[in-house]
Amino acid sequence: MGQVNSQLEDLDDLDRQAVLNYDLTIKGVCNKIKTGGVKNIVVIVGAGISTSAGIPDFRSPNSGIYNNLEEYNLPTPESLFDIDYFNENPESFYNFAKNLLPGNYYPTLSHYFLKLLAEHNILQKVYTQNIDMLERLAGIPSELLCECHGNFSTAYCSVCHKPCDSSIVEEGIMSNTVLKCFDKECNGYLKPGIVFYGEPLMKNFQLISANDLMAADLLIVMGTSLAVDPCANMPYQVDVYCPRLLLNNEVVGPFVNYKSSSNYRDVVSLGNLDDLVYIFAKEMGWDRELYRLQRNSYNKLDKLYHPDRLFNPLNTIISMIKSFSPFTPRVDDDDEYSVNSVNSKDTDEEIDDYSPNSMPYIIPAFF
Ligand code: CNA
Repeated sequence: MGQVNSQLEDLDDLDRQAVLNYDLTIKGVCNKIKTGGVKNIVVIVGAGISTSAGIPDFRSPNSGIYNNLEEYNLPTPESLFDIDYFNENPESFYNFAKNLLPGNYYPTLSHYFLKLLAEHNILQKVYTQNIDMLERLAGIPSELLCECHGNFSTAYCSVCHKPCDSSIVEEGIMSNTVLKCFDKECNGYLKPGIVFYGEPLMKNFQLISANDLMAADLLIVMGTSLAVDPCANMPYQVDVYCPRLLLNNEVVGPFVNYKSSSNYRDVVSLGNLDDLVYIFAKEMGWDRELYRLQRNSYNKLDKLYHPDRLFNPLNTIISMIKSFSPFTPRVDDDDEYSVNSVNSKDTDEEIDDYSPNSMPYIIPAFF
């Protein structure tokens, strides 16, 4: 970081202007992409990109796990992912993790935005702190994804670390049965390959992330409070010429100084993430493509996890009644950028007809 600071001091006004031409808006960032100035975007994401799917984050007021500790029976929110706490009280994690198993939640528009960056060959890597695996479900290629805190695809004992079949742990989580280590001599419990506080990160994390951050010509931070290392530290490691864009409900990390007169590269856009990625996609001319990505993926996920939804006549009737009902909630006409979720059954024409002022009301695909 010291090196970055000294580089910063060496920058003259022309250097600073070259970064975003002092247009510190999403439009300014998009102009840089459109003119070919961005080819390697590194994105850091956190629990905020999954809240619209229904998975609570840590710190959002009211809905965050911080405010609902009784439900999970926790002394602190971090206890949920604390290895010492898990070894004493594995039930809380098993209870929470049940919701995160594949099929319970679908990726959000924000996840498909990441996939869109990959499709346009400008994604260097997504660093996710999430363990819900929705990035995978959205189709982000594994070589462009770093699940910093692990995932459910592996499993091991929390004490002796002997690996075990992840499907056994999944079944245990699903049936609310806390599983003990198969070794009778060991006092550990079986857990998925999620990195808990107190456990080491994946091998080579520092090396891999340092390389990506050095190559980054745009850093996007989405849906994280940047309170947890190693991601909290990553925005400080990009080059001084690298613009940094925050899409979030609140200002976090190094972005706190974005109003300073010396700021030349930090862009802060506050609001609901799915709205913000829509604004970004629209600015790039990719908004229909983004919706189609989501619709096509929801179609596949429905077939995989909820085939019953595909041919549910009741849902179709309810959907028709809702679309003609004068009591159906509509997106506020004044809110130019409000977006609704795409339905897996939307046709290309329906998606083409979407416009900021004529968003259809859609029954969420999950229910
Ligand atoms: P956090 O500390 O709860 O921060 C979330 C951030 O996202 C906050 O700044 C919120 O204001 C913001 N936010 C939430 N919803 C939205 C929204 N719809 N639009 C815009 N902004 C929004 O969570 P972090 O990810 O920063 O913390 C890292 C922890 C949380 C990691 O260890 C995760 O494993 C852990 N976690 C993960 C999940 C998951 O996998 N989905 C859920 C809960 C916690």
